[in-house]
Amino acid sequence: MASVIGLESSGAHAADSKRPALQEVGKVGWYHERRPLVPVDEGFLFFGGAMSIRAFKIIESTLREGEQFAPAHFTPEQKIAIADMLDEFGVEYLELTSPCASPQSEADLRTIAALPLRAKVLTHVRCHLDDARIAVRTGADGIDVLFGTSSAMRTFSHGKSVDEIIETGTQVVRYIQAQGLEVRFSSEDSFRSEPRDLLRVYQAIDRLHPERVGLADTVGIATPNQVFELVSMVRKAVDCDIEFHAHNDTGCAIANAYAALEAGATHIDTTVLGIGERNGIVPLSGMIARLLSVRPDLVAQYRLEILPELDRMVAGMVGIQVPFNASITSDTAFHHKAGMHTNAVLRDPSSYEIFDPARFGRERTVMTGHRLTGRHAIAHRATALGLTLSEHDVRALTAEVKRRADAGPLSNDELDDLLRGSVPA
Ligand code: HCA
Ligand code: CU
Repeated sequence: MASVIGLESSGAHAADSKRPALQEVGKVGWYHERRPLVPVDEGFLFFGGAMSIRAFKIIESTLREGEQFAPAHFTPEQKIAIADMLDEFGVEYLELTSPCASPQSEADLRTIAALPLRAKVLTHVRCHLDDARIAVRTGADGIDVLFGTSSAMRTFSHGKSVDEIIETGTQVVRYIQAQGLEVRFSSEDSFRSEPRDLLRVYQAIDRLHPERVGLADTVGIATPNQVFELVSMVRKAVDCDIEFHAHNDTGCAIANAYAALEAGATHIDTTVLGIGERNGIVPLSGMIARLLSVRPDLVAQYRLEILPELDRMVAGMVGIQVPFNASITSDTAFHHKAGMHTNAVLRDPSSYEIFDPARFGRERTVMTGHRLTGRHAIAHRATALGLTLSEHDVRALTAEVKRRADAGPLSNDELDDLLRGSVPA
């Protein structure tokens, strides 16, 4: 990577001393987090339904959906470390793999359910009495049950009619309630199910007063508008809370989860880095970024500064890098490179950053020794080195850096040597 120079977050003094010093973390320019990004009545931004989203809860499924990620295999110690860190971050729920999956899965569930966590521990089982009986004995606070309602499932998988789904669902939900546990009933592949069937099932289950019903875009096929419509329909049909589970096959997982919240969903499933079946589900950091940018009040209770370490830890456990395009936590999420960007960022970072990196315990990086660099970045670096350069010198040096960097980015030392060498001793 090209030389990366000038690590600064807000709070440090930026490029040029004639410009106003940056102020408190999170309080600069667009970083104001306690009010909307722009006053709504001035709004050149359309806030849509963002203002209507109410408090929501995170069902963090790294220890269930995340285990379904191809390279994932968490040891008991790793599961505890993940649970602890997610709890520290502040998620409201942890969802763990079914105790019916394997003996160790059951043992790990019991261990984590017995930890002194603030988060409630859920496990996830088929909507079947046999599974529910095992799940309620593990010490979990609640059980998430899942039934396939699509015609494909009804034809090719369990072969049950809608009436039979309602009958079994009722039996299982009642059983879990009788054990004094929280219960959620979810329909797998909701977006390839007949809305009429779905509503019948949800309404029948809602009459039992479960904590939640869930919609799952199991194959990641839904668009945000479809999610908004279906969740709105369910919102009108049931009294209980609504959970939404979005897969990312078409890159819409975060947008879909956000649309679900706008339509009245109350619980969103996430995993660290979005790991899960195939290419996964809603990444926790990305979901937080989405909400932080429009409704910071909704995520104020979470310890956002933990996200980089959380993503790094889980990436290490499953043997991947934090993806370059991960919101907030990617290596380059706060790097600025092109001259036009660095110029503006050095004056006011919020010109090209919607979040203050310091909010996440991170620092901004102004990249300087490459051919897209600009004179402001060069001048900034020279100032940092204690060099006084004329405007003419800066222009000449910028041209020289660009010329040299055409062959490849300069290292920090190469750039600094070049700058120092330009000033007579
Ligand atoms: C699966 C199940 C599930 C369940 C979601 C839920 C899905 O792995 O196929 O219980 O809400 O995506 O449908 O993860
Ligand atoms: Cu899933």
